[in-house]
Amino acid sequence: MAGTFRLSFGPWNIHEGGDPFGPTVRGGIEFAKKLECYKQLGFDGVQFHDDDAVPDMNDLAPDQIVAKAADVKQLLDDHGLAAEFVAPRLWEDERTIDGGYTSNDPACREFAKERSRRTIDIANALDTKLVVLWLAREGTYIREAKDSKIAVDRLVEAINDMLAWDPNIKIAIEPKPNEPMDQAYIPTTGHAIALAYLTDDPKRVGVNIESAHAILAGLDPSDEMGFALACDRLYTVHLNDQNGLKFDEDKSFGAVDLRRAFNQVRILDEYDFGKNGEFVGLDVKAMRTQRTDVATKHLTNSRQIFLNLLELARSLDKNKIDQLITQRDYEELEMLIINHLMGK
Ligand code: XUL
Ligand code: MN
Repeated sequence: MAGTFRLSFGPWNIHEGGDPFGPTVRGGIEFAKKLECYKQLGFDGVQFHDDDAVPDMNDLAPDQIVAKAADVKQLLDDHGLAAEFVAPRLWEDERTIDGGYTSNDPACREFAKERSRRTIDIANALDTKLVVLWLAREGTYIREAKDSKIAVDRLVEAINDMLAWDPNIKIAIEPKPNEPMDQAYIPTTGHAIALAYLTDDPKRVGVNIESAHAILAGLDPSDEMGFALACDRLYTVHLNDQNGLKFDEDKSFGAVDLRRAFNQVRILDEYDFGKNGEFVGLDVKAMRTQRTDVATKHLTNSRQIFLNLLELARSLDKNKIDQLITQRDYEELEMLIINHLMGK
């Protein structure tokens, strides 16, 4: 029987529209207010950065951080929501200017590790076992700034530190090839899973595949998902879309390339993604032009497109596809898929 999916997004997906070239254009909505709309929009899971849950956490002692996170857990319970993951925000503090785990300054590397332990404490207080690592500044603007071999050693060391801090957590690395850095050290799913195998507990290290990040690396997101599924390492996804090799656009899922989106839905469904409790996560941004009163449509639209594509994936004529594959008539197979997407 076909499975059902639980969907999630992060509070940063309801945002004020600021970009590197201009200020915010929509009023801020406080976190507790955002939680109120999750269920109405059709979502069950909340993705967190550590300081989405505990703002100003650097000014608090470990036990104060846990107490604040416990209050957020109560809020989640009140709304019937679950925390999907917590991610350390290691790209805003002045101690992470040169990267977190790969910084050239040992004191800054220690800050990044200590902050990650606090992230895990927050994850426990929110009752999730998943930590996402978007390795934002773990890379370089110029090649000579860091030693790429040592950088990987340091990433492994930092992940080992997290695995040892809590024997039950799992870590999903979110690869991205560039932005903010010129070159990131972990640009693709393959790099992330290779990194997993270098750690002390490879079975607890996997990936969060974001569609736009794969596209920025010139790769097909559904093939990246297939690779991770074959390695049993697809812990979560960030579905969205991307119009070519530009800045990371975080467009609504399927808004640029419906067929590419269809293939992502198809592979997730084919392999029962979600059967171990995984969420289908979105990482989408409302366009800056969107008025405040209609600034959650990117979420409902992405969800609806996901569900529509799911219906299409499930109604494909599988026998016909097998037949065309056997006959090696891929032109006809392509037409079958296009006709199906066009409702013909
Ligand atoms: C950045 C990105 C982040 C992560 C979470 O491109 O996708 O929002 O998903 O830290
Ligand atoms: Mn993301």
